[in-house]
Amino acid sequence: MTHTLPELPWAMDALEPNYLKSTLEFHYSKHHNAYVTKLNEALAGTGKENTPIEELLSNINDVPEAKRQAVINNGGGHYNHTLFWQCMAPNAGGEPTGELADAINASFGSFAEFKTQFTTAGATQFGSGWAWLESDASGKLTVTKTANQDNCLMNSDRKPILTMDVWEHAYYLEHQNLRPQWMETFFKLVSWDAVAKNFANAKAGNAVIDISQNAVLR
Ligand code: MN3
Repeated sequence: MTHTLPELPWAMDALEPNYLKSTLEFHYSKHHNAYVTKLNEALAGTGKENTPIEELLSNINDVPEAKRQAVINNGGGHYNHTLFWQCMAPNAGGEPTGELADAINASFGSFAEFKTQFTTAGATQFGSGWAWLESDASGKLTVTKTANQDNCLMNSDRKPILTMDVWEHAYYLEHQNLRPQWMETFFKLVSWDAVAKNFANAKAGNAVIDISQNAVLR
């Protein structure tokens, strides 16, 4: 099957007032949908049409060079947004517990220090991009930032377990140019249960998200 726009894991207005339905209508229905459409166009004729998205991005150099940048941009756009939706939930926020909390403390010293590093990554990403929490196979966590639709699958052995969109389209209707205000709001939306599942998958070597197999996010 070719790639399809996954259903959101909650109703379009379920994240209000922290994330507006009007923003999602553009962000999900227009932006994300366009990445899926353009990804399928880029993959047509490459023999990679049915490769699961995480496998596709993890082996990006296997994509023919003429199509590679389009797959990076649009495959990254599809993957990153899918992970982003999955990382948010109604009545979420707070702090992680259990193994994920232990790993954050071991890697950063404290949750507060992790949050500082994560929001600094988002604030210092010049122009469009993403802030990330990533895990290697041993459970060691790292904060990074990427430009455009790049992610760590394309250039490392780590897997992303939490991401925050800092493209202006992600927050401009609510927060205009106030990216720090958006990042503070984002922490009210983070589903640490979802991030903990992503962390378990990353450590086990499983795909963090496998949207080609199941179009409906958990
Ligand atoms: Mn976006």
